[in-house]
Amino acid sequence: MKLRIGITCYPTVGGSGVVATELGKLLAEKGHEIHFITSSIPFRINKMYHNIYFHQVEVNQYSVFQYPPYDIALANKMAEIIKRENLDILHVHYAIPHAVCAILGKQMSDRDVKIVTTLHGTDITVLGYDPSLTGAIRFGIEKSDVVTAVSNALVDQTHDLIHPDKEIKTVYNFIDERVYRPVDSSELRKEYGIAQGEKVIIHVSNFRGVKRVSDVVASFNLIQKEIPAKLLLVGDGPEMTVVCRQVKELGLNDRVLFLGKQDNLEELYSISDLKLLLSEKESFGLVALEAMACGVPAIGTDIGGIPEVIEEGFNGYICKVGDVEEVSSKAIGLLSNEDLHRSLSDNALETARTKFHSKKILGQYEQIYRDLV
Ligand code: GMT
Repeated sequence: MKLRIGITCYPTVGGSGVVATELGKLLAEKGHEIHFITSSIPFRINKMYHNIYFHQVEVNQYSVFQYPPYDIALANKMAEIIKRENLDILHVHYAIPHAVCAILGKQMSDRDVKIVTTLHGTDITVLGYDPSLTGAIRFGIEKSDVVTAVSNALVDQTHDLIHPDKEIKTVYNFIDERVYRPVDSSELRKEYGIAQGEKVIIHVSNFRGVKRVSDVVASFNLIQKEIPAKLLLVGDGPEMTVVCRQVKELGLNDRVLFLGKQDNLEELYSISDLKLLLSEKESFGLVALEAMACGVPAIGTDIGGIPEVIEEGFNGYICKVGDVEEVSSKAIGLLSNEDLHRSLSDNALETARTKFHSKKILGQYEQIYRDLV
């Protein structure tokens, strides 16, 4: 049965925008009609799909209002699209503002559209501590028809922090394995000046404080004392200046490559031996899954959903937040043992292709939609 599905996300925020967009694309490929209701075109829609539509939320600035009324404009646009396109489902990513806007939009439309809300983390693990917002988050969750979260850890955290009277189902994230796969990009090693025998460690993030990129650099500093290695830092964000200074102070300028924001990450992962994700908050860690799908084992921290993606000793290692000695000793052990590395790399690929396979996750979302309509 073909469904008409509206999707709202922050199109450019990061993992949540990526997952929402990829889900829309896969649903469209299965024949559903997809209506993105967002403030700009989701950034990964890079080809024409005849059954994907984009409805832009226009937010005007009026001198009488101190803040542009995004939430109201979004709810208004949702109501318009629910009615005009006769939506069956409105799937929103983030409890606030998007679930709350969806509830208002549904009331305004006077149609029985079903609301599915997916929690990605920031709305709970950051905003959930703000008493001025918890009531609205709880309302958004309780009034949604179905609520999902991207890891078991996030389900538990949401219950602990927000106490909603609502079941929350775990539906893991996924990646498009047609894109994230081992590719032959070995010429990049030469272009980046990576010598034969040098190991490549990669970190990808938006360089927010929670990503603890300084721990990545500190761990790398210890690793490169034992093993010839280069660190690829991919992305940009608020902590970049601090990280640049740290790299200079440690005398690592010729070993750390700042690549900025990049597309085609599969090419960078395919020349990498190890991924580091040392965040202090991370409800899932989509970038770890992206790396694993390219055959790169990962070392992550023991927080949030990371241990559900990276399994200690199987496809990578888990360390305590801030323990750069533990990270470096596990990294050195892995990078200096070829057989061990090959086995973790194979297991990383297997994890991406089984536990988190896009078909499996897509099926779970489709089941949720079908049960509702
Ligand atoms: O981590 C970020 O800075 C971006 C954030 C977002 O809202 O896009 O990512 C969250 O959602 C991703 C997709 O579900 C998860 O992979 C990230 O772990 C999660 N980030 C945090 O929980 C801090």
